[in-house]
Amino acid sequence: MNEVALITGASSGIGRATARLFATKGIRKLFLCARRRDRLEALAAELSAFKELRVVPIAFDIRDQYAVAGALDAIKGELEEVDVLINNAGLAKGFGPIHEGSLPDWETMIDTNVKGLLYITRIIAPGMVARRSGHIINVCSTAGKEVYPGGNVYCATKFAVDALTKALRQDLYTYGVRVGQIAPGHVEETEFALTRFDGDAERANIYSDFQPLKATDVAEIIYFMVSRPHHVNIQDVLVMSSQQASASLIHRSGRER
Ligand code: 8X3
Repeated sequence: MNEVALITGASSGIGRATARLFATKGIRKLFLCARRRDRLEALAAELSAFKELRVVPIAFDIRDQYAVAGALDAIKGELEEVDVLINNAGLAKGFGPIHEGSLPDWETMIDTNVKGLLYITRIIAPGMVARRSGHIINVCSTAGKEVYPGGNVYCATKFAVDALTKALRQDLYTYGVRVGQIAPGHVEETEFALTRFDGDAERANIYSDFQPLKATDVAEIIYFMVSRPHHVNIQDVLVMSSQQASASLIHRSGRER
């Protein structure tokens, strides 16, 4: 994998697992983007064990278009060589019915999951189009395929990601740019539940009675998608743990397997 990748939301969960896996697969350069500089630098230090790999940590808040531009404009030339863009940054905040929803939570989800993805794609896609080569993977969710009670705005943002994946594909396929997405169900080894429940560890304890996917499972599928030969575009992967059959169907029979 002698390529250059940019991963958003790289400081934890699926983003970090993907960065680690790409490093083991011989990626040449990794632009790692997230809000928390200390976490990014810790990951960069860990990945410095891979001598042929150059890691560029870039800290900014993806919700702020001026912060995004400010952070990325300075390295515009370098970003033109990005072969693989992993639009992973995303979060859920809140789990209440629509009539009790928090406007700040809604803004955070829409700004991160939809607008943030667009800001980054708008910066990276032109270089891919110019080179007639590149691959964009959006990290969607089963929440982008079916809604569930209390999921309302989070689901809406992931439905938007699902639509944008299809739209990007239609806009970019004649330029040799591949576009696909992965839509995972419940995934542990991430901060998803803790963020959704605002740091309440008790409410966030939703994985103890079944085995969800792991962040590394999702990373492996992402790697599979980006390592196919150029004539293969995997457009959409819906993946859940063996004990999950839909948003609401979870077989909570223990984690023994
Ligand atoms: C994570 C899956 O079902 O909690 O995106 O929305 S779910």
